[in-house]
Amino acid sequence: MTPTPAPASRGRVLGLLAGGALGDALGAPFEGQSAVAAAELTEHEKSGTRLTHTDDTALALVLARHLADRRDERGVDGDMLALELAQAWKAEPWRGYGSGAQHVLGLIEAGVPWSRAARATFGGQGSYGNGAAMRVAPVALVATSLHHAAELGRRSAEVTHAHEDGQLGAACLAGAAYLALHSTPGRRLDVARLLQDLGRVVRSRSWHQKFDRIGELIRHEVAPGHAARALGNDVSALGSVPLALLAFLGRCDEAAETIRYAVLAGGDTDTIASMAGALVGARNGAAAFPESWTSRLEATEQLGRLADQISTASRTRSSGEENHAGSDVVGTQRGAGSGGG
Ligand code: F2R
Ligand code: MG
Ligand code: MG
Repeated sequence: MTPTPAPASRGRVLGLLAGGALGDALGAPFEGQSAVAAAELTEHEKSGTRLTHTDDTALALVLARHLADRRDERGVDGDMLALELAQAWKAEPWRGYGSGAQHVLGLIEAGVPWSRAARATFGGQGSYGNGAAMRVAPVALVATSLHHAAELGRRSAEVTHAHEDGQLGAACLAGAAYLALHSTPGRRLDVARLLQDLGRVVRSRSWHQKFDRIGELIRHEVAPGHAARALGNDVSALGSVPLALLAFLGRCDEAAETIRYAVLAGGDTDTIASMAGALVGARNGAAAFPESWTSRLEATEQLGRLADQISTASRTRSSGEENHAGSDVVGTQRGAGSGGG
């Protein structure tokens, strides 16, 4: 049985949360542009303006708070989460939500159960958008194994994204965030192994094809535009999560460069850079990002409070588990995957 991993440091918890917010805010002005010139991005970086986030971070904050408040259960309550997401949309509908997301969240806010609301879009098949993947990284902070992260990711997704690909995108990014958080910074990341591990929790031929392509593209060190053409850079989960993975895996120890690569690939820039930013932040910690970025983040205080809450709870839980393990009697199931949902 794989042991439960040691809790991540506060710096890495904050890195995951702040990396997502930075990617979102740095990519937001270019969302929908087919290509982004390096000079445009440099200008935005140097502008000195506040780094304002969009729906990506607004909803990731909701999920992070949901998990932090339910730390004893270590999981997702679908009914509560659906309502909390809908309330966040209702409070700030101007954050740049997708049309399907607005419809689903509006129905939930009006009292329709999420299981019906999530199927009320796109002819009943539900959304395959990347909206569940863009908010999912915080589940890695409470997950006890890769499988647990992917399952929490899927469960957090189904309340708004009924389509299989919308849910697989969230499972994939959640699994990648878990692996990034528990990787050793500075030590070479085994890309082929990580993609294989993801393939075990994302069981779909079309996703496996993308994982194979990511491996090849990294070997050839392709430019952002080339990667976007090969993997997609649109608002669908299957057309964006793989590019975020590539941006991270190709330069996993360079926090700023990961986000820049994702933005320069164009398309759904806020979301792809947000997903890549969460991964690289989880591996390297918040201090790896330029201070000139983090000091301008709109959500700095909220992110800091959440990082405190989550990392304190993880350390307390972990020391409680150690004490409990010392006095454990035969027959108790412990370890990976025992955290439930
Ligand atoms: N939507 C945007 N940005 C464009 C609008 C910005 C806004 N008007 C403004 O200027 O302020 N960004 C955000 O949406 C993406 C996440 O999307 P989510 O939450 O999954 O929403 P939705 O609407 O469900 O899906 C997005 C689009 O994907 C297409 N789509 C999804 N499922 C489909 C299906 N089954 N069949 C056909 N098309 C489907 C639709 O075009 C949806 O509108 C992120 O980029 C976030 O930043
Ligand atoms: Mg957005
Ligand atoms: Mg977007």
